[in-house]
Amino acid sequence: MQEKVRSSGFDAPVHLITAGRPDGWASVIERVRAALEGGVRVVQYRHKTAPVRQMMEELATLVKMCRASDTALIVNDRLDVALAAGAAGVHLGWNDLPWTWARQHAPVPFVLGCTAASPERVAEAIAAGADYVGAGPAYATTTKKDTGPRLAGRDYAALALACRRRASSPLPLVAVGGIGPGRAAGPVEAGADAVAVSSAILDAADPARVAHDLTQEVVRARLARTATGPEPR
Ligand code: TZP
Ligand code: MG
Repeated sequence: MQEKVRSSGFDAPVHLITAGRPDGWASVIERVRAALEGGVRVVQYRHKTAPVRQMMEELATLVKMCRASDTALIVNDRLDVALAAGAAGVHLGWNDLPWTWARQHAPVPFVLGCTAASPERVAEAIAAGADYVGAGPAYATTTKKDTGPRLAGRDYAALALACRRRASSPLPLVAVGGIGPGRAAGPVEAGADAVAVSSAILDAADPARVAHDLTQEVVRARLARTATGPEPR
């Protein structure tokens, strides 16, 4: 069966979100490299506490790695850093730069990802010209401290419905938070298109294997939804 995925040009099944590690940045890089080998094609650089100079140094390596593997590198929170580093996009929450402002200053094809855990916020993301929305947490997570309540399957279904209101094509919906092998299919069968994962990949003994298995799980869940759902995407 031919898989039908929302056509936005931003339809990678698994996003990897970076996080600091006790064994240092070199270890993060090594694990990102393995995840790329495992099939990850979107990397979100997230480093909440680093000074900008350090972010730029870390991004320099990631930009090279991601370009070499045809992977989109997105920077969390900081449009200025994303543009300066030559990244492919930025990911912004509601309390970051206003989304419309970011879109205005970083026109397409620069990727704008927005956190939107309610249909109203999805509508704001669509109005701003977002390329995808992230929503979570799907499960308990310790990677992000200030999350809202966990989203259930029905929440992802409602968000997916809101995503379909974009005139051009449905806005891709990325589930995030506590996702690892065996936990990706639920949110995707409910309506998400992809998953964004940090600890399950970065802390794994074999990050490439986990990235590969998660990719397979998401692709299968998309297919299951296409086979059974009332509205194929
Ligand atoms: N946004 C919502 S939950 C989360 C982010 C960035 C953390 C995801 O990390 P993990 O380790 O996959 O739960
Ligand atoms: Mg933010």
